[in-house]
Amino acid sequence: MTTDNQQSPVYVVQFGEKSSIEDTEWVLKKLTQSKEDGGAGLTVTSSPPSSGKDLTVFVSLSDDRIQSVGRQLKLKSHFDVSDSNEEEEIVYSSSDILLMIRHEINSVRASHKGKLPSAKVNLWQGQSIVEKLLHKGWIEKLYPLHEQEDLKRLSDDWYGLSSFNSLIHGQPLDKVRDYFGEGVAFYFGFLDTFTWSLIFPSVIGMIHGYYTKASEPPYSSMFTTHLFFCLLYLIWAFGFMERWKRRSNELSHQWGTHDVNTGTQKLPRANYKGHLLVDPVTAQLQPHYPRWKTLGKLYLVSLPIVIVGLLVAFYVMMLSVWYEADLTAWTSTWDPDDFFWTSCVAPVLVLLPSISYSIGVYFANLYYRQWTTRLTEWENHRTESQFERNRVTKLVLFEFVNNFMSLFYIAFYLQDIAMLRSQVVIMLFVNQSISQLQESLIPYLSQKRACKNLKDEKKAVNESLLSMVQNLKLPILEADDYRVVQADMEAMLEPYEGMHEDYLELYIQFGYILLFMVTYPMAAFWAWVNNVIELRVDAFKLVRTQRRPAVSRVGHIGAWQPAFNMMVSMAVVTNCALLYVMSEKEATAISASIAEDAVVDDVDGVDDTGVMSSWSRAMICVSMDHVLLGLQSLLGILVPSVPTSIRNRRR
Ligand SMILES: [Ca+2]
Repeated sequence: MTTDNQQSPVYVVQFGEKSSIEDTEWVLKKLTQSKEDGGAGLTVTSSPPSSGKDLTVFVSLSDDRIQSVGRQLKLKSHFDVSDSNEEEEIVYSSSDILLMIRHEINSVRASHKGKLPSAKVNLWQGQSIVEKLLHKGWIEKLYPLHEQEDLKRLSDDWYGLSSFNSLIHGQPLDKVRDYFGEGVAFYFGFLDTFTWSLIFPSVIGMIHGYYTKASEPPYSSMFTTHLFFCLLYLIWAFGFMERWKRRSNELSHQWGTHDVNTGTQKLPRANYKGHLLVDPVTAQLQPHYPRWKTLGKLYLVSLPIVIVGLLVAFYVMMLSVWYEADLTAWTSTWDPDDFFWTSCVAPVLVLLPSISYSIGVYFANLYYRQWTTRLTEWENHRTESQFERNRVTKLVLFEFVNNFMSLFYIAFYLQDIAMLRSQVVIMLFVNQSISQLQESLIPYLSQKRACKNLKDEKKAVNESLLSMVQNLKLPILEADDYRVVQADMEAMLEPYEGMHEDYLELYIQFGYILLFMVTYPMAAFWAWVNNVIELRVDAFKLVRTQRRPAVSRVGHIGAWQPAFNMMVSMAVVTNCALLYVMSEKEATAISASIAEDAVVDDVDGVDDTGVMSSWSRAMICVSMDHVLLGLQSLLGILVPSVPTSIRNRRR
């Protein structure tokens, strides 16, 4: 039972200055009215109505409503409930209750086409009113309030000193899930699994690096050595994807979310617009929008825009490569006796285009991400998973061109392996260091500044807001109530932007490690170092520097799973092709050195160097590529995606 002293899950709704009092009153009435009267049946308390025209209210659910909404949304899997009596009260986690509150807030939809009382906002039939006002900026902020006691307990285990236990026991995923919801917990589960699985390629990479170093200048072929290590890396990548598939299913069963994306829970998104029709399955009023219109927008407008964006990105990438080539040519004409200019200035100058390109890519990404969200929103997809899939596809395409096309150009057009290696190193490090800075230091400083700006000045009472709140009979909290204080603080923090940035960061890193692994085996080790820090930085970011995220209930990492799988398939092709390119270069170098030796020693050029013919090397690379791709799909079929222990429990 929750008493008033105990912190309980609550949503903060802050009406901005644009919202007129009559509209605010109308929305609040809708939220508090009982279900029978067409409202959401929520409990609303108000903070003292003071500062200017802003009004902050706290929305929660009564214990009875928690039980009924929980049953309606089927928030507990049948294993949890099957042993207990149907009538018995189920204890829900904080994230479950927040999900229910948000669901009920969003369930306030316009019953017909119309306007708000002030007649300034048009509503579609079936549109979520709160979402619309949020979009218009009339509701300035909508977020769940942090519960400091729970948060303290969680953060100690998560990134505090005792979090080093998690080096052995793994991340406290269940606690993360109970507080932040499955969306966040799945990300940390994935990052955790990925980080620890990187140890294998790191060790192999060090051994590989040692062998590669040992054989310069090339007198014998390294082809078979590279081939062997390449096989190990790719088989590791397959293993990692299979391992994650199983872990993901374990987690979704544990949290009862394995059927979220299928069957009964396929509810329309809050921002989904359409005419209200009675759903034949649930017999409830739900918005409908013709699918062909969405597809038309997707293929006739979004796709051309994305393609133009990709072409521009590709052109800018080529510019950076051309400038680099020009600079290299120019600096090579400098007087070689001038030590300072040729050894100190020239190497830095040559790197300038790629460094500025990396930084440029980083900022271009920031804008592109906001833009994809808007475009996908406009396409009006019905379910959250359709929306996510389309958004992630746009993001991944763009990131791919931005981050990897230049490397493809260097690897397969210029065929300059040394340049490829240095480019991978620069891009990997620039990416990781900028994002670490951006994720930890900058939010931390802005949070410090926000807390400083928080002065407890007495604000004048806004009489008209006060009378409106009293009119609605909403309880008004004291100014020193923990909810009021906490909301004042959190209003200063950055809003939570979703897990996509974090997945994208991992995705790009995954590409740098995997696509050109055979040329830069140490990438895995540096990624491991980065990710051990990343686990804590991301946790810190969520706990301290951002508003609490809205709970998203998911059964897997969504569109990212196929995206990562695609990257692995791509890596098979690039690594096999690179093997061949490298071996060709090497064969040329070896035959040159043999020819030199032959001139000096005047000995017959007996081919004891183990250099295979170009034809057989090509055949080996091509067949390895085919066998590995076959193996990847075979593993996908053969390895059971649900671990046996869970299958037994389900029976
Ligand atoms: Ca991150």
